[in-house]
Amino acid sequence: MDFDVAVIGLGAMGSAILYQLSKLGVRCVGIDRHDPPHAMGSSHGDTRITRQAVGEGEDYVPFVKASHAIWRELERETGEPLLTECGTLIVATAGGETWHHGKPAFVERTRLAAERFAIPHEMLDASVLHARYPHLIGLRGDEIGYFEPGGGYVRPEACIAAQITMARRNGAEVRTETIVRSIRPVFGGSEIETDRGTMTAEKVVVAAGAWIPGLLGDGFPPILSVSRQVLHWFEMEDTAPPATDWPVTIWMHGAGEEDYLYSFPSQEGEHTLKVATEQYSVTTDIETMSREVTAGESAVMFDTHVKGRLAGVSPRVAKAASCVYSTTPDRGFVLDHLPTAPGTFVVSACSGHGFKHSAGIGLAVAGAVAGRSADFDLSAFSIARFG
Ligand code: PYC
Repeated sequence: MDFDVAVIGLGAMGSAILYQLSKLGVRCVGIDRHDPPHAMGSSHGDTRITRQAVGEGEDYVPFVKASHAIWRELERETGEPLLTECGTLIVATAGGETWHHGKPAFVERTRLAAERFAIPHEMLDASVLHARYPHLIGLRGDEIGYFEPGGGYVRPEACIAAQITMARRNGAEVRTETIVRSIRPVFGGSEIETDRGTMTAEKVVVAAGAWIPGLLGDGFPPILSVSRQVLHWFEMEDTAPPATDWPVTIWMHGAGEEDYLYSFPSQEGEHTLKVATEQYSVTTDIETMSREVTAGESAVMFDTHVKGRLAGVSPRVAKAASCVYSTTPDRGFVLDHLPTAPGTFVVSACSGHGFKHSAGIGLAVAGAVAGRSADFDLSAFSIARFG
C-alpha cells in the first residue's frame, strides 16, 4: 500500500484529521479538489463561532474542549492567532421553545451542558442584557441570555492552513487540485483513482462535505441535504463606535428556527460587522450552486435581521460570501465506518455547527482510524441511527 491512511477533503475536518494522523507517525496523504484553505465548501468566512456548552448535545462537548487545547498548541507552534475567547452570548425569548440546529429549548439545553461540564457561564435576565449590551437595540424586554466568557471565534482559514503546514512538516503528503474519481476495495485496502493518477491506502477517511454523495454514490445512505448559506459583512456607520468589544452573539429574535442572526465583533482595523442567519428550506447542488451573493440577498438580510436590532450597523455591504451546509435529518454529525466498506471512515454532515469541534474530531478520528485508545465516544454519530 502507498499509504496507511488517505484523507479525502482537507477542510475543517480533513485537515484536522491529517494533522493528528501525522502526529501519530501514520503514513498519510491528504487530497483536496481545490487548494485549501479555499472558499468553495463549508470551511471559510474569516470567523466561526465557538462555545463549549453545546446545546446541540452533550456528546459534542469533549470535541470542542479538545479543539480549544489543540488550537492553542497550534498557535504556539505556528505563531498564528487562531482562537479568540471574546465570549459568546446567546439570546432567546424567556420561556420560549426556541429551536437552534434542530434542538428545542436551546438556551436551557446550553445551560444544562454548562452545569454538567463545569463550564463558566452566566445566565442573564432582560434587564442585565439591556444594561450590559446597549448595542442590542432591538431587545424587547422578554429575553433571557446565556453568556460564556470562554466562547468566541476561531479563524477557519488560518486553522486549516496551520494544520496542513504542520502535517506536511510531520511527513504527511498533500495533493491539492486533485479530484477523487472513485474508491475501490482491493486486497489490503482501497485504490483511490484521481484525475492525477491512482494510489492505494489501507484506510480511507472521507471528509468531503457536500461532495460526499457524488463521491460515494450508493455506498452512502441518502441522508445529506446540502443548503447554500450566505455571510454578510456590513460597514458600520462612520459615527458608530468600534464594535471590536462585542461578544459573538447568537440572537433568536423570533419563534421560527430561521428567525435569528449571529454576529461577530469587528476585526482589528476594520469598521465592519459580519452577520449571518441560516436557512435549511432551500437545498442546492454543490456543483452548480451560485457562489456570488447578490445585493438583494444582503438587503434582505439587513432588513429582516439587522435593522433595528444592532446599533451602528449600516446597510452598506463591505463584502459577502456563500458557503454550504451538509445536514443530516437530525442535524447531527456522522463519524463512522461505512457499513458497506469498513476500511472507509466517513466524517460529515457537520450541519452548520462543525468548525468549533473540528480540531477535536481530528484527534478522535485519527485515533479511531489508527486503532489507538478510544478516548472519545463516537457511538452517538453512527450511520446506523438513520436506519
Ligand atoms: O455555533 O451556533 C453556532 C452557529 C451558528 C451558525 C453557525 N454556527
